[in-house]
Amino acid sequence: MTYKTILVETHKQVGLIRLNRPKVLNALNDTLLKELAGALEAFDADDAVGAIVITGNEKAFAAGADIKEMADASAVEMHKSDFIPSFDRIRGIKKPVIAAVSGWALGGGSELALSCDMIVASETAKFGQPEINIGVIPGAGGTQRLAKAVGKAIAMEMILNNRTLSADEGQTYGLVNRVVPVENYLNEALALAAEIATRAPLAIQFGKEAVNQAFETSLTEGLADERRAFNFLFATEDQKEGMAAFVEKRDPRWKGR
Ligand code: DAK
Repeated sequence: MTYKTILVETHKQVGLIRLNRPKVLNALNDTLLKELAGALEAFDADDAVGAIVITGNEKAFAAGADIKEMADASAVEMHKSDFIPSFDRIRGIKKPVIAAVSGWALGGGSELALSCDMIVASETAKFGQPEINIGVIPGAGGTQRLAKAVGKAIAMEMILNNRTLSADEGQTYGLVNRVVPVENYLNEALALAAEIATRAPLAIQFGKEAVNQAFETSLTEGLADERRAFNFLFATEDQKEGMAAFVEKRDPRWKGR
């Protein structure tokens, strides 16, 4: 498959997608988001891939939606655009997705990072929702996911007054998993993804789903869903193998069944 706006590679069990519109700091347009969603779905369907990394370049993860392309759009055109359906497809990916962020992650770029399961940031990463500067608000999940990730106080400042967070602040506030020097951020994200990719695939997918449920539902329903998923895993070969391997003091061999 050839793409116009992304580059796709595999590193053993890890799928890597690079956003590739460097002249506009990887500004997100419909084409890029559709290609990104398609590449993620292809990795999700590939049994040889256990985890996925999305990255940009050192200067920008993504500086938001392409302002030049949407400046003259009508409300109906925005409603009909593929922008949000692509975000919904990204949200539906079952395998773990890690954002490797360096430089700008602004607007839709920050929202894309927030849609991933974990964020590995370079020391130069900057997260922000500057939509207020152009007369709008975040529209791809920023008001909701950011408030849940960093809390109301910081989210309000970011959304109402364009406060940007450094990588270290992002880590302090729970947005970022790890902060690493710029020359290592991608390798660190790939290494984290590679480690996760060696683990029991079905348990990884149910674990991701269960944690995401915590942001969607009541505690009682979330606990019930977690218990059902836990019990279901006892129907898998991997649970039998994992527990047998523990008892026999050997490494497990996962089958994803
Ligand atoms: N869109 C288009 N082009 C962009 C861009 C963007 N978001 N960000 C940067 N560029 C372009 C610049 O125009 C410039 O192009 P040329 O002028 O050279 O042709 C090139 O990238 C380099 O940018 P700068 O020269 O500005 O670079 P600097 O280092 O000086 O500044 C910056 C970097 C990131 C601070 C600055 O570029 C900047 O402020 N960019 C805009 C950031 C921003 O406001 N992002 C939020 C966009 S709004 C939707 C839901 C949600 C959304 C859309 C739809 N639906 C429900 C349908 C999302 C909206 C957003 O994300």
